[in-house]
Amino acid sequence: TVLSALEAGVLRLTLNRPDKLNAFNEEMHLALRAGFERARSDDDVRAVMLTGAGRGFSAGQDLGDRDPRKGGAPDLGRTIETFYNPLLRLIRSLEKPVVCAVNGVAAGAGANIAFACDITLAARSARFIQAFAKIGLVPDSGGTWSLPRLVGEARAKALAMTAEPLDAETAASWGLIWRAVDDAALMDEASALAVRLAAGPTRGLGLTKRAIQAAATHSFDEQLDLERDLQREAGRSADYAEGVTAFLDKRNPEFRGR
Ligand code: LHQ
Repeated sequence: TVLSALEAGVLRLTLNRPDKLNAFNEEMHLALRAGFERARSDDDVRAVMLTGAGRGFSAGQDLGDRDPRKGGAPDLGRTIETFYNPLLRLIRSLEKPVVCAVNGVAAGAGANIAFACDITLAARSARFIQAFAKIGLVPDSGGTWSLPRLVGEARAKALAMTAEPLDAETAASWGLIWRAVDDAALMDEASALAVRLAAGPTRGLGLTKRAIQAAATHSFDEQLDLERDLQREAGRSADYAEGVTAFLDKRNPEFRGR
């Protein structure tokens, strides 16, 4: 249910239930989580690229598994606690760049997983839908956190309460994603970006991710202190030494991710 391939330092994870627009069932959750766990523990992985097979990115939770006529009142909190929250925590806490290539519709949790990645590109034909409102639910997978931060409360509430589809171009102009690109160019562009990041100073990039995410809960003073601490750490990396040496020698650096 998830294709996994490591090439040029990029672990490419492809959601692979195309008949269901890559809706999440338990098996796909576990497979995707295993991919991100590998990204965390395998030093050969220096960036992740997440995308979907077929014409959709992900339609969110598989509602075929959720027929209310079959069985009693479900505890959705348990599903969130067991499957979605661990995945979102892995993505956000992974100190390596996560590129997301939204190849088609991203609905419900599918949209909010895309917004949780570090650099998200989308095909011009892709749409983002906070589908939760259509079935009486609350945006999950971090959506109630990321939407207001990325686009402000006014747009966040309208997106979440109307469940109107948002096209990729508008998503980019609102700051929900990095860029909308031509459908035919999406995979090449996202792959090239992931490969470039994977060849980068992985420690420095990981610490940068940590710092920017920490800003959400920090005062300016706390953030200055954090920058001091993280810069100290980055300054001890071999990649920093290589970066400065390469600059002084007027050549391109060869980062090793250490
Ligand atoms: C699907 C799905 C799907 C199963 C398309 N499930 N089959 C967390 C915790 C616990 C419970 C609940 O939820 C959550 C978080 C959430 O993610 S809630 C939000 C769940 N997702 C949705 O409500 C989206 C439902 N899907 C749609 O609204 C449409 O399919 C979209 C707008 C995504 C795409 O529309 P179309 O391009 O017109 O495609 P389609 O509707 O024809 O779908 C193609 C096939 O995929 C179709 O199957 P079929 O056998 O008829 O060809 C759909 O049934 C299936 N599919 N989404 N979530």
